[in-house]
Amino acid sequence: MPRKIPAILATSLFATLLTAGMASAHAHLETAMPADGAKLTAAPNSISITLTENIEPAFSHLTLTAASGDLVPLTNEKADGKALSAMPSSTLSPGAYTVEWQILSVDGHKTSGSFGFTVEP
Ligand SMILES: [Cu+2]
Repeated sequence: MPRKIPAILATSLFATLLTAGMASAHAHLETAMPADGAKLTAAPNSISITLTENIEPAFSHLTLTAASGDLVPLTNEKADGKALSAMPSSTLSPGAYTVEWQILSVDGHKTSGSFGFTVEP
């Protein structure tokens, strides 16, 4: 029944694509506030990101580092669905900052990344 072969191949291809799609569904950065590369005229009250997948709050964190290399303490870290946010514990002085994010998505995969912004004098 040669006519059936294409259907079987199509089904197999579909299954392969579906599996590949699921495997790559871990959380990537969707949005960042402040935006990567932002030059701010006022210190931000909070740092927030959204991911492309829901995240596990207990294993998802932000860190903020000043240009000097000093860690800036963050408070009030909150994770909700695809969003993660935290507040600098004190007003950021002018300078360049790096935000690093490390998250565990609900599918069990860890992802991480970083972005930067500047608070202008
Ligand atoms: Cu994943």
